[in-house]
Amino acid sequence: MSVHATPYLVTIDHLLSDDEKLIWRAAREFCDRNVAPLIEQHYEKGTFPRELILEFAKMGFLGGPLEGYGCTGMNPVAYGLTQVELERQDSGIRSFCSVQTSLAMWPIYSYGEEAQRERWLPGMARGEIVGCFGLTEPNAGSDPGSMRTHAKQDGKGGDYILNGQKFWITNSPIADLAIVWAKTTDFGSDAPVIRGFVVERGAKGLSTPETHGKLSMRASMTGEIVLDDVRVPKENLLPGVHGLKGPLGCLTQARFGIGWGVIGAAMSVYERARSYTMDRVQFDRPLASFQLTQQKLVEMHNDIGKALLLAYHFGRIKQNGTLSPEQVSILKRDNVRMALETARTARSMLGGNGIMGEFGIMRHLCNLETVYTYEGTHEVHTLAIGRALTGLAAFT
Ligand code: TGC
Ligand code: FAD
Repeated sequence: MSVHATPYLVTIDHLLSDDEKLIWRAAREFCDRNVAPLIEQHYEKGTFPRELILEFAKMGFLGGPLEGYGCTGMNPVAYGLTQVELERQDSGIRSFCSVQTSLAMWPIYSYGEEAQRERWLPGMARGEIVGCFGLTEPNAGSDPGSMRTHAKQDGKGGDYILNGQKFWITNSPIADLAIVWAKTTDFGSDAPVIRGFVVERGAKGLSTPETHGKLSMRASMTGEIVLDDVRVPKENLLPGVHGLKGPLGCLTQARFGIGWGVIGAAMSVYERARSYTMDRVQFDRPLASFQLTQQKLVEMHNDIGKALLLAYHFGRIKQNGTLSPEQVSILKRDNVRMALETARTARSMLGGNGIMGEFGIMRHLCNLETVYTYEGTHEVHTLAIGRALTGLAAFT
C-alpha cells in the first residue's frame, strides 16, 4: 500500500521491494508521530529537538547505509526514502541525520582504520556520539581547497597540533566529535596536502560557538569550530585518504541524500497547497477550480514526480556502484531547485496565510534557501556538470 494520502499520478511504489516499502512507511509513521508535533515550535524558538536523537538511532536513521558497527545497511533507495520523510518534516531534521551519517560516520567508515571504526561508529549509530563536519571556513566556502586550517606534527610520529577556524558547521555546538579537514606538509610532500582528523570534544583549545541570527534552518544547530593549538592524538588521523577528494567524497554521499530529501519538502508544500485551495472559497468557488490554480498544481505535481524518478534511477545506479559525482551534482542541483520553486509557488497559493508558521510552507521555503547553497551551491554544481559535459573547467 502506498504511503500517500494525496493522489500522485507519478509514483515509484511498484518499483520498490517489500522491504523498501516497509522502510518508507515506517519512516513516514515515525516522522508524523514524533517530529510533526514539535517541529514548528522548535523552528520558532531556533532550537534543535535533541530529544529525538536516540529515537532517530532506534529507527536506523544514523549511519543507515553503512554495514556493521550497529548500522542497518540500507540500500541507497531505502536510504533515500528515509531522507524524503525526514525532510518532509523539516530540512534541519534531515540535515542532522545526514551530517551524522554521510559527513561524520562515512569518513570514519571509509577512510578510517578498523580500530577507529570500532571506537566511534557503534556509539554514533546509537546516537550517543554526535558528529559534525568541518570543511568550510570564513574565507573558503565554494573553494575549500583554499582552506587555511593547518595541522603540524609535533615531532616525527607525534601528535598533531591544529590551528584554524571552521564556519557554518551543522551540529558543531552539540557535537562530541568533529571531522576536521586541515592542510599539513608533514607527509613528505613539498605542497601542503589536505588530511582528515577526528577532533574530540574536551580537547584543550577547542571551542564550538553557536551561530545566532539565522532566518533559515532554525531547527538545526549551526556553529563554528575554533582550533587554537589543539593537540590531536596521531591515532585520530584518518589514514585512508589524502587531498580534496577526501572531503569531496563525503559530500558526494550527503548530496545524494539531499537530492532525495528535498522531494519530501516539495511533497509537503504541494499537499498543503492542494488541500488549502480545495477548501478555500473565493468568487463563490474553491480556489482549486480556477484554471490558474490548477496549472500551478499540475506543474508542482509533475515536477515532484520527475524528481522522484530521477532519484530512484540514480539510486539503483548507486546500488550497482557506478553513480558518478557529476550524476550526484545533477540530482542535488535539479531537485533542490525544483523544491525551492515548488515552495515559492505553494506559498503564493495560500495568499496571506502562506507566510504563517502554522501552515509550514514558509519554513520549508526558508530552509530550502540554505539547501540551495550548502553542500555545493547551485552555481558550483552547474559548473561541475558543465565541466563534465565539455571537459573545460569554468570555476576560475
Ligand atoms: P577538483 O580538481 O575538481 O577535485 C579534486 C579531487 O577531488 C576529486 N573530486 C571528487 N571526489 C568525490 N566526489 C566529488 N564530488 C568530487 N569532485 C572532485 C577529484 O577527482 C580530484 O581527485 P584527485 O585524485 O585528482 O586529487 O577540485 P576543485 O578544487 O577544482 O574543486 C571542485 C569544486 C569547486 C566542485 C569543489 O571544490 C566543490 O565541490 N566545492 C563546493 C564546496 C562544498 O560543497 N562545500 C560543502 C561544505 S559541507 C556542507 O555544506 C554541509 S551542509 C550539511 C547539512 O547540514 O546537511
Ligand atoms: P561563497 O563561496 O562565497 O559563494 C557566494 C556566491 O558566489 C554563491 O552564489 C556561489 O555560487 C557564487 N560563486 C562562488 N564561486 C563561484 C564561481 N567560481 N563561479 C560562479 N559563482 C560562484 N559547511 C561545512 O563544512 N560543514 C557544515 O556542516 C555546513 N553546514 C552548513 C549549514 C548552513 C545552515 C549553511 C548556510 C552552510 C553550511 N555549510 C557547511 C557551508 C556551506 O557549504 C557553504 O555556505 C557553501 O559551500 C557556500 O560557501 P559560501 O557561503 O562561502 O559562499
